[in-house]
Amino acid sequence: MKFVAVTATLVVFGLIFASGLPRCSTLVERKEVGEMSEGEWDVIRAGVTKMHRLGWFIWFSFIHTRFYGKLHTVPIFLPWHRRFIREFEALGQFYTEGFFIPYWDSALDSEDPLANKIFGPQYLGGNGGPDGCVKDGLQKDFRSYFPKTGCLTRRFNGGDRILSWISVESVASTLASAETFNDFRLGIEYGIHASVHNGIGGDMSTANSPNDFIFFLHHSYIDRLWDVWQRMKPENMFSYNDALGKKIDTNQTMELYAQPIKDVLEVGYGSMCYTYGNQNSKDNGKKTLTRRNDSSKISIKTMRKFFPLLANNSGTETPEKRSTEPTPNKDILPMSKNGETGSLEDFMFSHITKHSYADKKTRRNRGGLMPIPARLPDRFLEMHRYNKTEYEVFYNRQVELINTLNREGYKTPF
Ligand SMILES: [Cu+2]
Repeated sequence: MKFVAVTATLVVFGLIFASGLPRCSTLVERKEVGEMSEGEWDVIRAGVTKMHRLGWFIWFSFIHTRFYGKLHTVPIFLPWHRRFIREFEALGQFYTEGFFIPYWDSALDSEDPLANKIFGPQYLGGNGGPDGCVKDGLQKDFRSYFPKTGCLTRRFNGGDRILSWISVESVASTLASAETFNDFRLGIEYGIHASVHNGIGGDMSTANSPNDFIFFLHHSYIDRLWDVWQRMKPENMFSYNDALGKKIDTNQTMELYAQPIKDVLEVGYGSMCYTYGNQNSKDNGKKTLTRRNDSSKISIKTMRKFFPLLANNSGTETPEKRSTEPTPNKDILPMSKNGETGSLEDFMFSHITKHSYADKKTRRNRGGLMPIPARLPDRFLEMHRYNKTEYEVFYNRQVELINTLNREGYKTPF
């Protein structure tokens, strides 16, 4: 009797949530770099060092370069990189027990990216020297063998610093305005994704970027943002379309991998056996959230323009009818009643970042205006075959967002 009930439950869940793939029996949790213990860092260091010694970085750099042109500025960008970094992680787990790919929430330090501890000598190290070679951190003695033998390089875009890049607000705007999968993909790929590749420079700004382990931390964050978007509405999970809004058949296999796209769409199923803890977003950050005293407002016009999914319900429903409690597997967005900054903050703290305002205030100057993110140089756009007109439209919108927030007196909690 019990067996029948359990089987029936599994079948129902299978149909609803997994499109036929088995749910993973064990999940490895990918943690944010700021939340990891030193013990966990030791495991990551051991795994990465071993994989480097065995030559795996050559393989990952080669594959990424070999298929580069087919994997970027197109929808497959997200599923392919999900599959790619999962392979790296599975290898790491094979060699080192407890290994996982941390994610690096780079938007948190958008004003001064170098303020993040991962650039310290204890972690991933900083800029390359005059010869471009990285001289400290986990990878200081790493040799690269693809595309040529040499050292691992970084060349920060601001000389000895990294210029301001895409902010949490900008990421929030993409999440809270992307109606389709491809809108989301474009905003993330041209935004925080490209910002970080370009800002770090050296290997990271080329097709052989997987030579730098920071590539995997960065793509883990990009992947987490996709997972967040996928869980925002039930229809997002398996949504996959092109630039014209046309549905793409997810039975197609991905470059290199004899695996259909649909097999990697839902984290936690099939071979995507990891989690970002997004499933219980109720707990994410909220418990440590410290509210500002000066709860500044954003105009309804700005909410509707840049965060439409947070604003589009205002005035149409009674507040009692609206549930703001996230439920398992079906997160409902916190809706704004009157365009208050509070709802945007709730959204950012419950969906995008797990860090609280209180953690950051000691090292942030919150009095100033938000900086405009650095524009990608033409050189970068050309090398990566980005559509210049498309990028221009995207970038101008980010500039307009920041200018509007500054003009309305908005103060970032990050
Ligand atoms: Cu890539």
